[in-house]
Amino acid sequence: MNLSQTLRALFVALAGVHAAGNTGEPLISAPGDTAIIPGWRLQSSTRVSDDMSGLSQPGADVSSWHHVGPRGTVMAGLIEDGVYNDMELFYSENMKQLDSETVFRSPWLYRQEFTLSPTDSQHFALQTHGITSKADIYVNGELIATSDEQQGSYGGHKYNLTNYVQDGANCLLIRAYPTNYLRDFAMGFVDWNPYPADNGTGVWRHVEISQTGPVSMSPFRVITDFNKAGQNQQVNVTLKTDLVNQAQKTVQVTLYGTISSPDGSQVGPITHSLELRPGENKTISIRVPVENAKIWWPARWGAQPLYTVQASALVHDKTMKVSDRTRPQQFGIRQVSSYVNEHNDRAFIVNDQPFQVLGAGYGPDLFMRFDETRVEKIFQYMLDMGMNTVRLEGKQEHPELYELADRMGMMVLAGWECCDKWEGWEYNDDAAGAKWGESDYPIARAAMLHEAEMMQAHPSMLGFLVGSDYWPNDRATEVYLAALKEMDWENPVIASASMRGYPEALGPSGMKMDGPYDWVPPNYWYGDKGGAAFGFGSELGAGVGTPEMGSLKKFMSTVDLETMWKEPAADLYHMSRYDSQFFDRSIYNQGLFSRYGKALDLEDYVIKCQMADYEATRAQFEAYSAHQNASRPATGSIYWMLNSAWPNLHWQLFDYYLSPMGAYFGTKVGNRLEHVAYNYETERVWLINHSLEQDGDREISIDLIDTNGKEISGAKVDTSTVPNSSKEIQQVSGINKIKDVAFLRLVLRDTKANRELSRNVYWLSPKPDVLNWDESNWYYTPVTDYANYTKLETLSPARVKARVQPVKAKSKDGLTYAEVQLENTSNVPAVFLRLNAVRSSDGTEIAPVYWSDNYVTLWPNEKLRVVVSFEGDITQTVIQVSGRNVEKQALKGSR
Ligand SMILES: *[C@@H]1O[C@H](CO)[C@@H](O)[C@H](O)[C@H]1NC(C)=O
Ligand SMILES: *[C@@H]1O[C@H](CO)[C@@H](O)[C@H](O)[C@H]1NC(C)=O
Ligand SMILES: *[C@@H]1O[C@H](CO)[C@@H](O)[C@H](O)[C@H]1NC(C)=O
Ligand SMILES: *[C@@H]1O[C@H](CO)[C@@H](O)[C@H](O)[C@H]1NC(C)=O
Ligand SMILES: *[C@@H]1O[C@H](CO)[C@@H](O)[C@H](O)[C@H]1NC(C)=O
Ligand SMILES: *[C@@H]1O[C@H](CO)[C@@H](O)[C@H](O)[C@H]1NC(C)=O
Ligand SMILES: *[C@@H]1O[C@H](CO)[C@@H](O)[C@H](O)[C@H]1NC(C)=O
Ligand SMILES: CC(=O)N[C@H]1CO[C@H](CO)[C@@H](O)[C@@H]1O
Ligand SMILES: CC(=O)N[C@H]1CO[C@H](CO)[C@@H](O)[C@@H]1O
Repeated sequence: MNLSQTLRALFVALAGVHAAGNTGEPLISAPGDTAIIPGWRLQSSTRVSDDMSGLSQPGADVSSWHHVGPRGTVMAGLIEDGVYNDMELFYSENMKQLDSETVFRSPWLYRQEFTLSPTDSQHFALQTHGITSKADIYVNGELIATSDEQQGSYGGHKYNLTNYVQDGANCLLIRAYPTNYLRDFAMGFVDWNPYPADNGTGVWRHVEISQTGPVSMSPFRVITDFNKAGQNQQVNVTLKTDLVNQAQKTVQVTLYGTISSPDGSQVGPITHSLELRPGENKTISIRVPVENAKIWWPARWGAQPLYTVQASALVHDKTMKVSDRTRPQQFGIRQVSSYVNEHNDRAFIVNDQPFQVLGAGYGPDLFMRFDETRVEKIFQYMLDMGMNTVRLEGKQEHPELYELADRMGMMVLAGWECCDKWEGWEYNDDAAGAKWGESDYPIARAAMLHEAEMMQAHPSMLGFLVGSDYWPNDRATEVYLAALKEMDWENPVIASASMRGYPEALGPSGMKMDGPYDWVPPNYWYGDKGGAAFGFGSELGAGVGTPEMGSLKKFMSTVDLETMWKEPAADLYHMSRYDSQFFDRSIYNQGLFSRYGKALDLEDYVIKCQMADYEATRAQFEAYSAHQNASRPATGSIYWMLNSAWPNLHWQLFDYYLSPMGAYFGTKVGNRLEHVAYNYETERVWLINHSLEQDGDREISIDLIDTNGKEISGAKVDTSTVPNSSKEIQQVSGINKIKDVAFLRLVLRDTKANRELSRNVYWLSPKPDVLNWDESNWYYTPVTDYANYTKLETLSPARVKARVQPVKAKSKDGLTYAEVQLENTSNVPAVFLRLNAVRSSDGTEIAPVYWSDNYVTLWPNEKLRVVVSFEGDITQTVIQVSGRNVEKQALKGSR
């Protein structure tokens, strides 16, 4: 064997991931091994002695402690161990009972024993990734880190364990201190929901133990010089890693590794040799030219080819010995940049194309539990709704989230959170976070270094916002920027998500945070103030997201439900937190009742909510899409919010149980790749194109009918347009002839392929909503006169014939596909048809469920096919059909 073959053989033999051992097996045993602490015993410090040294010796009696998994907050652990039941806590106002629990005001202990067999020349380290709010760490009776250093939810540190580990049983004990969002660098919820009883305290991220020889290496940072797609693309990939020689003597080191291409072939090998003096550390940089590079694209624009790099550091002794190795790390080749345009608005570019952000704000689980398959479903929903970006506001989650985003083509806009310690600036009077002192800067630095290292190589990263409502002061900005630079952060860094101010070093953010967060009518989005469709809205929406009945009954008691529709201004525990502006639905309900009529009963309330929510999200995304290349372009919109941390009544596009609803399908229509939309302000029709490559001639049909199905106006337009742009087509005629309510149907067809690309129905009132822009505040714009949709309460009933038929799946996603054929057999429109899939055994909702379209309105005589896909069996499924003026029916699936 030559050197390269020897290296390869060594590499292959050691590449396997080490499984965490138990019962006497060493947790790790070879250099290059890393293991996650596989689980913990959890106990309140109030229930045990305060002899931490004794408790952190192997053999201490912890038989009465809770058993929990490898990562989780205190509440997550107590739920996992059966002390609490989350669905019980989430029901009605049950969770309030925990507010008086004093046990959450004292530290909690996480303890685990594991076996090691250290030998001379082997080095051991403990890696944390953040413990909320801060912690003391003991190993085998010794305090190895104090809460002065181990601080913050994102404080990741590596501690030298070499002198503390012993042959046989070892013990790790973590004392996690309680969390106050205003005092600590934690993960708060501001006004999103009631706070978890423990404020997220605990070992919410993994803790790892690693073993190396004399030389250790850091994860790779990956830099590519790709900036423009071309033929036979050649790209230089630069890999950087930090090596440390922990030995007392000089060592010869060879770095050996490979990059595997998306097609499985190998690029490389990577080799690099150097010498390290005793105690020396060095950052090495290896340039790897990649021929025919496969370019990574956001989901709508192309594929997500991913490369994987892995390497080992080998030391030359008598033989070559592995001293350390990296985990396989994904990266993608793509280019992301951003700038502030001539209107002072932030705009993004991905792979040389203007990238209009159509996104939403992510809510983690209330107890910070992370379920990768759940997040995958959430991202799948986002893609299904035509969204391309998820915003994480100070909830950076775990590496798996970024790997998912890479694989799925979802862009990620990460950043720090608002309204608490993170924004404790002298010039921030809006929030009560404790002002920063001398000791806070090192904590911020550690957090930034750690998160940057975790996110750096991921092609899904669109940018990092070092502030949210407020920008960091100059000193903190310098700390953040230095840490990002150290981690070779090449993606945009943005001062904040608002325009309140900025540090000199970063300049204006170009992002507006001017509301709304509460209900505004659809024409709001076509205005020229506040959150209307121009520039970049970093968090905004009409405050909608009412769950459907099946979900409401899971978390609201009969009394709660009555209160919700009978007392329009009542405080509701499942809205925002009690001290928030959004604790009741008064603004929403006033708009709802004025426009759609007072709720007659719960069912009536819920369908009215669904119609209003659908209208609201559709208009927001349509307006932003229509204005993508306007004279002041709408460069992006982040809907506030995507999902909720617990069962909630607003600020979401699907509910906690992953059931979609009106707000979901309004978004899905508004974001269509090619679409025709109605501008409520100008009464004109817009043609929208988000595509970069679909082609052909297009035809638009515009039809307006009254509630009796009688035609008011009709038009057909042939057109063509250019990619990633939108244009006005023409005025809808007959709007002035509307008596009570009319329906407008817009259809876009590809004439060559004879295919419908978009079909979409609006309900319109002769009376527009009138906004009082001058009275706008940070969360809404009042309305002085409302549109009138009360005629919808007294529509003539329509009859709809519906059939369900299984279809052979074209995709390999393993889902069951079925087609629902709808046919209106009456001479009036069938309005707002809701399709719902339930299990025939117990009537429970199937979720997630993907409908090609839903909440559709049919013209008299019109037939429509809708496709549904889900995990399950069509013969065990019932499709429920109901609508504004259509009687409920249930269709049994058959083969
Ligand atoms: C959680 O944090 C809030 C401040 O945001 C504080 O008022 C409250 O007391 C904290 N709860 C616990 C259990 O420490
Ligand atoms: C890669 O880097 C080398 C050395 O700097 C340079 O000569 C070459 O032009 C680069 N290739 C590309 C495609 O940028
Ligand atoms: C860890 O501690 C050991 C023993 O004191 C020392 O030899 C080694 O250099 C240290 N490692 C690092 C990375 O500081
Ligand atoms: C690397 O060396 C520098 C300068 O000697 C030192 O400040 C730094 O702490 C070292 N880093 C590590 C990881 O040992
Ligand atoms: C946007 O692009 C379309 C297609 O090129 C064009 O017709 C329209 O005028 C553009 N809008 C503006 C405001 O330039
Ligand atoms: C969208 O742009 C593509 C790419 O040029 C074009 O082929 C297609 O016809 C456009 N679609 C519409 C609705 O204009
Ligand atoms: C709303 O429209 C209905 C008819 O559809 C009418 O009876 C009612 O008076 C209108 N309400 C207002 C406030 O204009
Ligand atoms: C594919 C394509 O035509 N993309 C265009 C999108 O718009 C920008 C400028 O507005 C063009 O430069 C791109 O060519
Ligand atoms: C199939 C069917 O019954 N279609 C009916 C749809 O509605 C129109 C208008 O009333 C009828 O003429 C069609 O017969």
